[in-house]
Amino acid sequence: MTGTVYKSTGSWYTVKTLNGKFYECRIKGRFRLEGIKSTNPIAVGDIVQFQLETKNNTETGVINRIEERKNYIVRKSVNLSKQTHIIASNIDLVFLLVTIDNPPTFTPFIDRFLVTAEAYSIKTILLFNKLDAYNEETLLEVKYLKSIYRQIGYECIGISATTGKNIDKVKALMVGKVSMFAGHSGVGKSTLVNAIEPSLDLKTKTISQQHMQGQHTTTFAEMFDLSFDAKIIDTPGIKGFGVVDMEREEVGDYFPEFFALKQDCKFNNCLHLKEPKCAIKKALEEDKISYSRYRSYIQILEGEDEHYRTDNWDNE
Ligand SMILES: Nc1nc2c(ncn2[C@@H]2O[C@H](COP(=O)(O)OP(=O)(O)OP(=O)(O)O)[C@@H](O)[C@H]2O)c(=O)[nH]1
Ligand SMILES: [Mg+2]
Ligand SMILES: [Zn+2]
Repeated sequence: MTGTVYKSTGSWYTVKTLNGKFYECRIKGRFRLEGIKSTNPIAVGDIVQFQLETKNNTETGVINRIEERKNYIVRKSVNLSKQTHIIASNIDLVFLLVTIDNPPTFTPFIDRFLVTAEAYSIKTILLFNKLDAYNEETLLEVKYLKSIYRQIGYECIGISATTGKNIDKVKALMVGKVSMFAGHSGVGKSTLVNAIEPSLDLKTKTISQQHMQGQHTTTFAEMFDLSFDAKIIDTPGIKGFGVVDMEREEVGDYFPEFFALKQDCKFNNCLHLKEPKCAIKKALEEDKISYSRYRSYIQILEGEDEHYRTDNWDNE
């Protein structure tokens, strides 16, 4: 039988078949996977083949094959192990939720996320959430970030998952697609899923838990079928986002505004560091490229982890 993985909790996978039935499945033995080494062999969104087995009157499945992934989003842990974890696969659209505070989302995190999504050609839209909770100063910050990211081609929407502001816009973008909500823990991913589809009633952080840093409310990724021909994958908060291995020359290609200019650099292998006649450095001096983006680029090139951290990231 063929099915799609909707949920994975350790050794069991919830798989939905083409005719809409859910089975609890597991993997038996080892099986070969394409080139990536990850801590989880199977991820939400994977299309798998499985066989049914009946034990003690319960039917469960044994997965024996995984179809090639169209794409996937991985995170690399920022601790020493540098392990890779596939968050989800076969995604059409990612919404990255950003909050200015409670918790803060800093640009190095946004940029690392975007680079990874670009590397797999996954379209990303930025959602600035919790607009209802911001003062004038924080709203200005949202405006500033929106202008940076819009200018380089990313759609940005200011929303409030609690008041419902612009939720209709988000829904319209989701029709006919598999979307994923990503972002730090506490940015409101599950709250947004509930705002879009109240009947799901997902667990979100309660007021009394809000001071509890480092606590994840959602602990594993899960896909849901929505009532308007859309699928959504809610994910646990991610903290530092280590960019997956890529060649140094490749990094700039995933910064769209750098990529657009690089043919004007004197050297075609220009890394936009100290090379003469570099079009990117020139654009930076002329304020046509944002300094925060350039700084993120340098950090990724140098293999540094993000400089800014919050404490309420995941429990790696
Ligand atoms: N004021 C305000 N609070 C919000 C908004 N969206 C979410 N919250 C609150 O933010 C807290 C965290 O929301 P969750 O939906 O649990 O966050 P999450 O991103 O799913 O977090 P993890 O599951 O831990 O990754 C909750 O207390 C929500 O009520 C919003 O638009 N405005
Ligand atoms: Mg959640
Ligand atoms: Zn250059």
